[in-house]
Amino acid sequence: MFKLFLCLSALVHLSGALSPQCSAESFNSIVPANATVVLVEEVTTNGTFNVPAGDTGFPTDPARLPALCAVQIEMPTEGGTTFNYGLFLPKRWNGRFFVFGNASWAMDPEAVTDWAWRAMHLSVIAAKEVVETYYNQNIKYSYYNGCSTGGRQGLKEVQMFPDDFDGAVIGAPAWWTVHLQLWNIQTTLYNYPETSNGYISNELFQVVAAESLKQCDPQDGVTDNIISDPRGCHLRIEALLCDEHNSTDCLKSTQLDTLYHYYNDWVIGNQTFVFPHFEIGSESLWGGGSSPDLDYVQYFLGLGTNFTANDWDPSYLVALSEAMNPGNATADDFDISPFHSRGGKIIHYHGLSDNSIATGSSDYYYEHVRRTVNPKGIDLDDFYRLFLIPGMEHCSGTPAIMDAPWYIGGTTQASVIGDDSAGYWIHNKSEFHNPRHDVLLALANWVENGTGPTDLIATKWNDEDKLDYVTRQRPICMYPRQANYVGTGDPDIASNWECQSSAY
Ligand SMILES: [Ca+2]
Repeated sequence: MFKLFLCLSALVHLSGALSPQCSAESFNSIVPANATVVLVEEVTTNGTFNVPAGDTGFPTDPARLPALCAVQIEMPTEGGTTFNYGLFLPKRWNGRFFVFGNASWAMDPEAVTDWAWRAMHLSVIAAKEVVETYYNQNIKYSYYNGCSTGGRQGLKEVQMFPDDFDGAVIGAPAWWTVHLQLWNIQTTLYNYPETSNGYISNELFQVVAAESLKQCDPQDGVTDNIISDPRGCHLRIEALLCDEHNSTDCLKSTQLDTLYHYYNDWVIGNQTFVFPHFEIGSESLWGGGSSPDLDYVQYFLGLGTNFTANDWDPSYLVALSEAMNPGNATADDFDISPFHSRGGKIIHYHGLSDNSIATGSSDYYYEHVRRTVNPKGIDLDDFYRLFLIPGMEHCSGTPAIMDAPWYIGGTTQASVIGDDSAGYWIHNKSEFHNPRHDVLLALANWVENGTGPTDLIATKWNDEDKLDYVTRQRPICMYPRQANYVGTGDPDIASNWECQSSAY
């Protein structure tokens, strides 16, 4: 059985429709005959929902909830698999339908299809019916919010089922599955095994990170420990070369060759581009020495467990991966004009210090959508905006040597931030719970009021665990514009920066 615990909740308002009973009987009368009501649980105001054991898609118990009814429903697919989805139905509902994407994994072909797109779409269709019947009221707006695999699921929805959502927040999407999965292995192999001549230890990567910061931080115009324009930096890695004066915190020529791979696109055969490179400024999270995870090749591409790293043949594997496209998971349809036609909006973001999915894959997708829809007379800014966040890692966080502002209310970001000393959490704070500081509220503002964001304010606290005090805020500009310091005032205050056209 494939299991997807999809969280569908409605943002809470003070006024709204009062809900009916939270009981198995009421849901049994709502769901189709082939569905099973797995769980019904009432959560009181400020309560916690205890996630069922083994639910990998929901790693922590959601707390501080409004009064709501939690329900989990299981349904069959036409492929003979089953999927689960969960709903949070607030007592007072404002008519918004909100879907949170998550990460799961699957092995057999039908389950791969569920993982790729089917379980999400079927969940959305089924859940919308349940919600509208439960409240006896139509959904006013539907939103999607996901990062990483969740971002890929969101793009897949936009591409295949443009009517499912009015708006989608897409974070650091793992959209290019057929290339990304192999690139993950390739980047591991760059620095494997530990006994190889070019091996770079985790400790040495910190030396690399310090050197790139030293060179590239000032090149963006402001020396602030943040590499704001990694693409505009000329980084000379030979500065790291060991010599007669330095033989410890330095790299040998063979190690520089390894480093070169990280900083450059993965190309195969006759200069065929496969996947973009890691960005300057993500080095402190690079690592190596561990054996590559070959699950994708062994199971998804069907080459079996006899396939080892010694059998690595990129040209063959890339062609095979493209031909198979397991589960049709790759979200590579650049013609999203149907989503534009129905009035849909997308806010897409990606950290420029992402060490997991190369940031360039996001602007590759975005620019290919531009190439596809511009000739149709569609202005991308009208419905699809991209925001690259200097110094942000994968979906959240920042390297300690940068301390860049990264919080924009993206998926899972609040979950890595603690409470303040008075016991308040981030969503209690009105200064962050607004469209300038919260990307989901920015999307809702765009869809419902027609005001699309030209920038978002990112925040860094001194200690996110304690939510103690803000140390820095920066505008994150709509791509390809960049934030430039106005030249006077505290550079840690957002209003002292302006979004301007970049050189590229
Ligand atoms: Ca800088």
